[in-house]
Amino acid sequence: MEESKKVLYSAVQPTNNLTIGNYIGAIQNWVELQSGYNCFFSIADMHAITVRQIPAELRQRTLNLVALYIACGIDPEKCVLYIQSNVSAHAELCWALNTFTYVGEMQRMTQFKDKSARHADNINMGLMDYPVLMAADILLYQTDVVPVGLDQRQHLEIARDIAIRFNNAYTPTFKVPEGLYLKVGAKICDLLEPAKKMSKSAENPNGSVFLSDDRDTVIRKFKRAVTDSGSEILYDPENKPGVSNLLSIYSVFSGKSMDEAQRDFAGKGYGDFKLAVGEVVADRLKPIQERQAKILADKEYLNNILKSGAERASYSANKTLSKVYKKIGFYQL
Ligand code: ATP
Ligand code: LTN
Repeated sequence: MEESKKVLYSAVQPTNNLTIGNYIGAIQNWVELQSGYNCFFSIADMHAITVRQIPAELRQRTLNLVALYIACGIDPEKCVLYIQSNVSAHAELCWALNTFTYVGEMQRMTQFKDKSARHADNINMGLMDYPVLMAADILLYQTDVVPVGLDQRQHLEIARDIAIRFNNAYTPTFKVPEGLYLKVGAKICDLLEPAKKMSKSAENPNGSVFLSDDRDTVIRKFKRAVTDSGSEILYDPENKPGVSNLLSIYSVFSGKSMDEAQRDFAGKGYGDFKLAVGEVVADRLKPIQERQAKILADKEYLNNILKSGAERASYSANKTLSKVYKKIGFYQL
């Protein structure tokens, strides 16, 4: 760890295969940031179980996600890459922070309300406590910045509030983290319902493009994407949400600015446009999929990375946890 660098923390839940929304809003951004910060990237499996999971699938998806992080360009030598449940301090700090969090504020969280509606038969305590566990993740590492998609902004605000509340109740203990949001790509939308964010657990898989989709599937999904009335290909999220979403995806995957992206399609029709977006995405996904398969085949390599990641993460996390325990008044041996 380089003392002079700031700390960056982020995570993704192994709830399903990742979508290009997760890639653009999270992982791709991490790759660009990793050399400027001391980075901690985790697989949030404890968050994943707030919605019922099939054990064998959760285990495999966790490993797939570790391999995917590396295949996308996260360097396990430079960053601390680990599985959340491998570091017990997360659950421990979450418990302490629960006593600084009000039931009412958790009930008002947008994601809690959405997920309660979608999983009405299983509104468990974990689902309501999700933001506190996320606050524990972030605060354990004295994090400066948290790059996430816009859907996580409310959770980040709560993490800040909890940190400030604790610091005020005792003495400064936690760094108060800042969210880091992208200008283009912070909210990639569903291809069939551009008013909704693209989600890996959406009901209709045709609106989401998964990083594991093959070329034909990617192109088919883009061909069927909903566009807007009129025929111009312009970035105007208010009036042309479908087209603007496709332009954002194109801009990020081709590495071109939004102006350049719009120029590429001046005078072209929706058919050519959708095909071009599909192709640029499929071209980008292929090498990632190939690298991921290679990495997954070497279980020993993966286990070594995860072991070292969990040890390094535990070391940093336990420093914060013991400060917290001392301040709260827990008797220490
Ligand atoms: P789920 O649908 O299972 O709740 P999700 O697709 O929202 O999952 P998360 O694991 O909750 O994915 O999020 C991982 C990261 O990806 C977060 O930083 C989140 O902000 C980002 N992200 C998720 N969906 C999008 C999206 N459509 N556009 C941009 N970023 C996104
Ligand atoms: N809830 C986050 C995943 C997550 C996370 C974190 C993100 C869990 N812990 C800590 C940033 C920092 C999500 O993206 N759904």
